[in-house]
Amino acid sequence: MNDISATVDRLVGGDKTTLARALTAVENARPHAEDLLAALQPHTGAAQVVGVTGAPGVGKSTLCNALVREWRTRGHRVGVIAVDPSSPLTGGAVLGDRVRMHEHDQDDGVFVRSLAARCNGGGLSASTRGAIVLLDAAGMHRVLVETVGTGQSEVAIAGIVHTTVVVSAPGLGDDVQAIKAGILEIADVLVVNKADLPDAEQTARQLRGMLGLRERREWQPPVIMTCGQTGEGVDELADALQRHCDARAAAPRERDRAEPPGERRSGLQRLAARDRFAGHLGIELLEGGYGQASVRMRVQECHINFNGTCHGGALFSLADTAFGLASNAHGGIAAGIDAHITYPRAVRLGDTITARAVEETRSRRFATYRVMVTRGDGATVATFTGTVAFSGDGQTGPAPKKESTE
Ligand SMILES: Nc1nc2c(ncn2[C@@H]2O[C@H](COP(=O)(O)OP(=O)(O)OP(=O)(O)O)[C@@H](O)[C@H]2O)c(=O)[nH]1
Ligand SMILES: [Mg+2]
Repeated sequence: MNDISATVDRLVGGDKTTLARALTAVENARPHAEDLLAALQPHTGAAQVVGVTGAPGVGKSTLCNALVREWRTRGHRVGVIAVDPSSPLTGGAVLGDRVRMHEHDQDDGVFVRSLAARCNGGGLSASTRGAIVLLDAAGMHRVLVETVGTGQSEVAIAGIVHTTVVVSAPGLGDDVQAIKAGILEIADVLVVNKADLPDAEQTARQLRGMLGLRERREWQPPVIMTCGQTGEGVDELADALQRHCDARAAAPRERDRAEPPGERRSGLQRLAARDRFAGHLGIELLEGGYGQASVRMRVQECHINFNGTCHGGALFSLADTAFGLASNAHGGIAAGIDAHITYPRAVRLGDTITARAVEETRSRRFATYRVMVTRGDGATVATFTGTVAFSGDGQTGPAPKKESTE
């Protein structure tokens, strides 16, 4: 892993040993992993990233397995990440997932990996994001992220993936009532799995009824009935995922046409000028546009900590300013709900540092950003990842509205 460009070449060439090592480096948040992820960025963007969430035992892993099989018949290469968002709570539920995926062990077009939480939710989001970048760069056409629905985690996952599938099953006690309104909000596709069991039709009807109560949006989530065990309905699910992928690809272009870049920049200048805290730290806007922003700061005495290097809080503020401006460049109101930073190198007095925020993923309600903080010599001194939630529909100029995820 010392030679980043050789690693990039091997990984982009599809070498699975390199991919596995890189995933371990990302999972353990090793400093060189961030450099590798940054170097891989130009090789990403082709994969459709699908999150599958839902209560424990609804059949997510069985369904993912069947979906992988369906995608393989369509000629897609598939990467699977099984996320354990809260090992202390679930007792490591993903171990079973690995076993269920053995069917694809001999298939060169499938790569399966479990990610365990080593720290807080932010850290897990960061490692999941990193894993997605690696699988995307390694040439996977589809990346499937399975996570157990535990409240906060599925909201975080929805911010990372392109398409969120919420799985439920009939006969789970409160069945549909178990799906809280907030989870319905993040769903792009709803699945009633275990369609072979009694009451599956009724569960699907209830879900359609609940969806009917939501305000109408461009994309109306379909409710699909599947049987993970037999694979029934899974082709319909794959079709729905493809439709969502196509709809999503068309949407940003519409928005890009809505506002010329020059106007977006002046809008950002106004926002930056209103940020008194950033002004106090000497942070200035360099450039910005739709979903991106760059800011700069020269390290002065007031930024130095007791070790004689730049205070981590000052670096965080610089990255956070770029994150805030990039996420609000869309014109709606974007509120940060999660952020995570790594500091691979120290920064010293007199250094000029730049933070560049770029939007990585975007759904109706959430977007995720990656911010690279670099020194004048180009060295990465911090990497920041963050998620925002949008008021309104995340489009330009909506009326701010209060939202609850419960
Ligand atoms: N009848 C029926 N059972 C199913 C179906 N799909 C999965 N199951 C069963 O449901 C149980 C749970 O399946 P999993 O795929 O492990 O569910 P999961 O949602 O991944 O579970 P966790 O990862 O622990 O949250 C297993 O015993 C499966 O065999 C289905 O379509 N019909
Ligand atoms: Mg599972």
